Amino acid sequence: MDDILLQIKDAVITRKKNEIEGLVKTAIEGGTDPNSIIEDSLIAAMDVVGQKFASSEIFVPEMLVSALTMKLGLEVVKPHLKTGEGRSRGTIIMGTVHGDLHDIGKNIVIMMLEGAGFKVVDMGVDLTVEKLIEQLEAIQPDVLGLSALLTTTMPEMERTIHVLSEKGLREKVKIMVGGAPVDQSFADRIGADGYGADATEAVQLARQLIAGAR
Ligand code: B1M
Repeated sequence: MDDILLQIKDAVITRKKNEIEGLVKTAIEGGTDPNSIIEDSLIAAMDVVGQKFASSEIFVPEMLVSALTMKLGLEVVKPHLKTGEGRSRGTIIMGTVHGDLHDIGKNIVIMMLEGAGFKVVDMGVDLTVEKLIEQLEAIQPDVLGLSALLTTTMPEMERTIHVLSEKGLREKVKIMVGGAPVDQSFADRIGADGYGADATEAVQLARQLIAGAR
């Protein structure tokens, strides 16, 4: 792997938040593929951070600073992902479910969806179904995207789909789900329309869901 990609990965793991923007700029200016910076450095670094947390080598405050460092890096990459497609391919509401504060994966998915020409309304983290219903009625999106990173918040996805069915809103929107603990069988079981393992799959899935609905 390129030295600069390793340096970016290391900066996230070791929480060098004052150095990350400069390193990512250097990589971009040197012609490194922005997708590679995300996949091979930034996401790869968070996997290492997760392992260190699981083995009690680091704790929540350190994990938080790594997350902040990663976000600073992502902001530098973001403008370089845009494809500048004119016409919107459809509207998507995205959020991390109630009780869950992890937003890095969701934000990467949003960046990729916007880059692919979708209009995305970001509902943030800790998204209650009540707040969601207000926005679904107001915006009437083609797709609702739900993210969860905790095994304890996965059931909130099922509850959200259940409440939308009760309110007569389920058939009006396609629902895709994702996040590290989620998989296809969980998505099938809770009645989602699709599951994306990563941002690239999420973009493909959104295209398929919207094409199928029109
Ligand atoms: Co937390 N955390 N965390 N954390 N955290 C995990 C998830 C954990 C696996 C760490 C570990 O133990 N190894 C563990 C969960 C264990 C479990 O559920 N069984 C955990 C825990 C326990 C916790 C706390 C409970 C810790 C505590 O307080 N004791 C706490 C919970 C807070 C809460 O949410 N209520 C907590 C807090 C935090 C921080 C706030 C410190 C921070 C989050 C900061 C932030 O997001 N703003 C944090 C972090 C950074 C992590 C790890 C290290 C990294 C997560 C991440 O950003 N990954 C994580 C360990 C790990 O994942 N390796 C961990 C990178 C990101 C790009 O990947 O989000 O999977 P991901 O997104 C991917 C795909 O999943 C997919 O595309 C993305 C791009 O490829 N995807 C979708 C995501 N959403 C999608 C939606 C789609 C489609 C695809 O369609 C809609």
